[in-house]
Amino acid sequence: MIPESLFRTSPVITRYPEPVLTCKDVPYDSNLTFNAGVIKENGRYIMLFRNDYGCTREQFEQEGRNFAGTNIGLAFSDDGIHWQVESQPVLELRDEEISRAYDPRITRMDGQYYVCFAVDTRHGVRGGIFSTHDFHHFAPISLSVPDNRNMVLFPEKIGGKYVRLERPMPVYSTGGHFFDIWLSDSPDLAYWGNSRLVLSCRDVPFCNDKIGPGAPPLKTGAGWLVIFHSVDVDPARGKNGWEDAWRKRYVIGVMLLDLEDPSRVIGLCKVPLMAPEGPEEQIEGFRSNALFPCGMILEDDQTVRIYYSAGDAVVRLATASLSDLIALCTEKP
Ligand code: BMA
Repeated sequence: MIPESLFRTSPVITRYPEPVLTCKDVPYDSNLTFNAGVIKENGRYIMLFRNDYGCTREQFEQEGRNFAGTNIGLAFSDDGIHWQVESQPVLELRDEEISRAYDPRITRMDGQYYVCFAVDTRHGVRGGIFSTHDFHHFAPISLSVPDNRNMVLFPEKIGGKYVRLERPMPVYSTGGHFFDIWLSDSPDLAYWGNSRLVLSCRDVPFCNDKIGPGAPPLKTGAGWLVIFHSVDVDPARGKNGWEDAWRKRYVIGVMLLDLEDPSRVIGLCKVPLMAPEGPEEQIEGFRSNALFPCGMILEDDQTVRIYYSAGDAVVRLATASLSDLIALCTEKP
């Protein structure tokens, strides 16, 4: 068993007290707004968020109904806290093969935006990379083989190659657990290979299930700063959120990767950066006890903003100073 005392939020973190986005902010059908990619450009914040719609908690719990679908919403903000959501969703992928795209992570590179999505298909979950110039039109660039998701693109080429972190799910060989963070590179964003293991969940003392990349890495003088989610399962956990049984807890971890060879972990924080705290994160939400980061921004004053979801239901914001985050990453896996 992992000692419960490990599951504390680091004192370097300050939480904004309220969610920054909930379904009440959305002018179209919306029940859960979460897993948001966020970037800042010319002083304005841009967010793509996952919107699950067409099912209330009562309908889910009492009528056994499920969500009608998932689409992607777009929101803008001047302060990164108060968001204006566009009048319509900007993307919904659904055809005979694909049932939905979700969990957007945004990277800006070479004057273009790239968004990584998890894409549920009839043949498994695939990691998709799309380009967009306006957040309304999305052009597919690549779609991985199943099962892979939680892709994040580095914001520049490294050693002449595009680089991504990703999280394959080798169910057949690992029995549905122990999913690790990997890295692949590409000459053109379409063809990916040279895949290497970055961090194994077995090297994360607060994990007994799986880890996955959180937000696109931030370049710092000390290395690439990477946040990730980490899951521990406890069979004793029962109903927790809307679902009858939800035995997982998602926390947020942090590490540093080598600037030239980002497959090399040069510093890991061996305790969680953030763990669910208080009723809003531990009890409320669709799947409570789940923190899931998809956006990270470095401000001019060297404050890092972390956009994370709580309970697969709302988007929340936490901040920390860059130097404090780097100082946490002291250990080797
Ligand atoms: C992951 C993904 C995320 C979700 C998280 C917590 O496996 O499905 O979209 O936010 O679980 O439920």
